[in-house]
Amino acid sequence: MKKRIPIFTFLTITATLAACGLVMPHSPILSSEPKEGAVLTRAPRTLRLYFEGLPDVDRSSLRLLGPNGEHQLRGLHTMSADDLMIEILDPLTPGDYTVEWTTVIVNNPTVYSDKFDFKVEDRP
Ligand SMILES: [Cu+2]
Repeated sequence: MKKRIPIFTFLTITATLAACGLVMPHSPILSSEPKEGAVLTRAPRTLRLYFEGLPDVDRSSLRLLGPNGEHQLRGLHTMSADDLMIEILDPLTPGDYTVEWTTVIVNNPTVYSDKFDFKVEDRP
């Protein structure tokens, strides 16, 4: 009998991990402008994120964090291409930037949230 306990424990842990993996929501983001990890010599004036479905703008938000703190953004909207788009008000100086996003895809109750980075370099 004693030999069965470790096997049972192992199976329980394996089953639990498998269940967690299935429950964890995957990220619906497909791409963005700027792209994740991009190194730009021309500072972007807008942010645009592409998703697997149409985002609900009223339940979505974007933040842009840079070397000087949080940037002011204006006019979150969708171009109805399964995207979110927003204007960057103040010019970006060289440095590392992080885009933090939250969205809800239409007909899907899940609130998705993630972030990605890009870099603005001095012009050569
Ligand atoms: Cu637009």
